[in-house]
Amino acid sequence: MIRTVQTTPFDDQKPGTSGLRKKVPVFQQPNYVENFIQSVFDSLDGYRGKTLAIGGDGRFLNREVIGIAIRMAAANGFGKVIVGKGGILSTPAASNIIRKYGCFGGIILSASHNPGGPHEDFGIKYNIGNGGPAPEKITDAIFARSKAIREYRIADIGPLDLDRIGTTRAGDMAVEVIDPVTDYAALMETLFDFEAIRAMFKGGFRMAFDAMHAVTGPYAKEILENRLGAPAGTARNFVPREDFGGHHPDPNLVHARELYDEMMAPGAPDFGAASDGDGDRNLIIGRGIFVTPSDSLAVLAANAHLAPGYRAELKGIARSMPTSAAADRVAAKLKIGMYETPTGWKFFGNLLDAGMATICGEESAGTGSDHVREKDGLWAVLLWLNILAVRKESAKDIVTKHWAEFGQNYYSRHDYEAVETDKANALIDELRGRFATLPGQKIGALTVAAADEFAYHDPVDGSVSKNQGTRVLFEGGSRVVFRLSGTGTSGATLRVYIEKYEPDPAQHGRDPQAALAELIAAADAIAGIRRHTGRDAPTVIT
Ligand code: VG1
Ligand code: CO
Repeated sequence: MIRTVQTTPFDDQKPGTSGLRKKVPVFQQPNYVENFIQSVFDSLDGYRGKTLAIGGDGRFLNREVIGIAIRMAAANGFGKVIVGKGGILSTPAASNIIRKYGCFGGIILSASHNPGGPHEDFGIKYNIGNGGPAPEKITDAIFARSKAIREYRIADIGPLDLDRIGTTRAGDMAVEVIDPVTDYAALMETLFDFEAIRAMFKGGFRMAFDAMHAVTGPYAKEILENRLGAPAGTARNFVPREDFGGHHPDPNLVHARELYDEMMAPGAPDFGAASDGDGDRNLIIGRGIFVTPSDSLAVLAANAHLAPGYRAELKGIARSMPTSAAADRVAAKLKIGMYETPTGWKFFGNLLDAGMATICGEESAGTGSDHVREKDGLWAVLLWLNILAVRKESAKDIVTKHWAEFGQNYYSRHDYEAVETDKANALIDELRGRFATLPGQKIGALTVAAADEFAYHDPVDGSVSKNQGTRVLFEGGSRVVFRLSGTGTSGATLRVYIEKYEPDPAQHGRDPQAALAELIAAADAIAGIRRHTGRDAPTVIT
């Protein structure tokens, strides 16, 4: 039986960088989830009888919301839903399912790297038929709808068994529960030289993969240990937990510190990696070297041809604006297109669909390719393994040689988390007010060349996205970027991105904080970070 339920709108259901993210108690308000899902459906056309993919990263509230999404999909006329067993699908696996089975779209439940649990974060994201995050046109429509919604539809159906593979019915709709790993693992086998990687493990290659108690665990276990023959124990913290074991499933130098320390210590494994809550990010640490995500993107692009799925010339490379320009140098060498987009994977979709880019990346540890329409943590790890297996050199040697050839883009991101929203806005507003007067100003030995706000003109559909980050460019090519996060759930997070290009190999491989010290001081002098936020130091440095 289908019920139409009267409701009143919420005013805070605006999707951010990657869907709607809020604290769990916000989502637990009566009708909050239902309103948002109905607003999604109301913003779409032509899904009647079609298939919807549904899955999530397994965090607290995952199962309940999946139950609601299935019942609402049935009531709204979808013909079928495909759900990962236990409600589990990593973000890239969900993207693959949407593409492989020709789904109309998908609902992905995740707050990614944000912590999980009854008092932590939850999120809902809608992906379109190409497998990628809904573009701004749709997320704007969803937000508009959420402010006007008066009713939603839900089907009263009995309990759903999400733990048994197979197809059942929910009213007129089919519910197919699938293994979350199988299709994804099969896709990876088409892209990478599994035999070469297997041989490398057989030869004694040692790896540590930290799944951070999040969704990538079952994928890593199956692919690294079962299919590639890595020794048991290679995948760690591989059982997804509702609260990620009380940790932040954020693969960075703060939250994956143990792995970092191990990789820097004597007797370290050959290669270390980690992934985030929903499996779309990657952390790469070679023995004795942390590879910045921006460098990783450049190295992967320069060496992708060593993997079977990327033998053909890359169509182009795309990176988010705050990501370092290391990949630009690779694109220039390969004589292929280079695209600079705003932060967030949704901006890569058009370039990938149009065949203008093959590999994309973000400084926040997201890398991916045209195999799906999301960033993909394990994909990046497997491409690294493929490259290591073919080149038979260490990650450190590969990166050092890359710098010697292309130069090194020193890079760091400083995050100031949970700053009062008013103070963060004041900082950005003040900066905007100074665009006209900054050029020509000297700060220490640096001279400002330009200051502006990044706007993106999508070359495929002509859409324009404004206010995508404040940039201060210095003579000589160094820069500092200031942006407010669109994924946080308490106060504002100020992100400061610092980059300096160093062509001289004698100056490579230094501590980035030392190499960037002058720029870090300039960032504070220009934006008044301490003055506005009252903070002496960033919360997280990556
Ligand atoms: C952050 C990252 C961005 C990434 C986004 C979603 O956004 O900076 O690069 O695409 O998270 O990733 P923001 O607005 O907080 O800077 V995930 O893995 O959280 O879905
Ligand atoms: Co993520």
